[in-house]
Amino acid sequence: MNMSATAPLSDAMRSFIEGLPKTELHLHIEGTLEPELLFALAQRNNIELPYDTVESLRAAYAFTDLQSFLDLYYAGANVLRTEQDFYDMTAAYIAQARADQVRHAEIFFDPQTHTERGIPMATVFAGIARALRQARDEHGFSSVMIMSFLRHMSEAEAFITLEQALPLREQYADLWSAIGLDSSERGNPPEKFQRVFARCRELGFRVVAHAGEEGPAAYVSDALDLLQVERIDHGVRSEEDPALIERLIKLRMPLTVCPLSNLKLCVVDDMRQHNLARLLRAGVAVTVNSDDPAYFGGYMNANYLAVASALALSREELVQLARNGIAASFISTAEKERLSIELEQYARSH
Ligand code: ES4
Ligand code: ZN
Repeated sequence: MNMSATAPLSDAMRSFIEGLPKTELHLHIEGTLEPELLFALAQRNNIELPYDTVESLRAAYAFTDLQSFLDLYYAGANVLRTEQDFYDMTAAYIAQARADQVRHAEIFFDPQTHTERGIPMATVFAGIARALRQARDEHGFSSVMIMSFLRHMSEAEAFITLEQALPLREQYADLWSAIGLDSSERGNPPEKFQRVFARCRELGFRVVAHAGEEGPAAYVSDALDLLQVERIDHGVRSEEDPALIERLIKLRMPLTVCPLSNLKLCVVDDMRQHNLARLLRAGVAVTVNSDDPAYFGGYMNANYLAVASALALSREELVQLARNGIAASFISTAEKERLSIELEQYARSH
């Protein structure tokens, strides 16, 4: 019996989605490490893996919750040792993003995952930035680097990380303009990072935080009130507090929603139950993003296709999702205007 209530996408709708110009605002660069590259880097760096084959590693990507994913994600990151490793990973992501018509990406990276293992902060920045600058110069692909603190670590450790990165600020001023907060959400509320986020804002960084993925709606309110973030990463559990939803609508506060991530981490049981369409139709500034595409089964187009099919989104709704992404991005007004013109032109002519 066919358990799917939704019709498959028409060829026309599929090609409309595939060609739609996009922005990606929620992407962990360590989450783009595909098993094939992970094995290649392990070999290059003489690292033994607890898996014999690419297939057996991929088969282990059966997650029950956020933590079960994070355990493998941090283990996978252990193969990243040299500047070239960070470059290769980032270049591979950019190739995927460009194939999905992503024009601009805002990329999380977790320096603590690497500095804890003795990899210098400068190595992490240099490898990621070299690939991003090359993509900008060769293809006009624009990007922002979002340095993220791991919330399972202490605020004192976040302060140390900030201190280690600040000497690099000038050298990477063209890319690094924002700070984020990620990793295990439950039990690590926004208030734990109130002081370090205040410092980051004082220094002139834009700030965002993961909230309301596995954690309660109160973490979303607290990220707004205590961390004064400009975007909420995920935020899908905001719906549990109707007053918060009203607030998000009034503020035009962007939520960077990651549909395939939510499915893989069992935040939703079935894509047809995802609240993205409901939030969009209520006027919340939701966007579509891929989070950790190597682990969750797809890049940007796969995420757009999955929600378009499961939630029966219209063309106009898909264009609105793309518009929301441009509006929520950390680019200049002039760059937003240029991307908007391209998007509206595409929407009119397809
Ligand atoms: C993450 Cl899906 C997700 N949630 C929280 N932290 C993360 N780090 C990488 N992916
Ligand atoms: Zn994330």
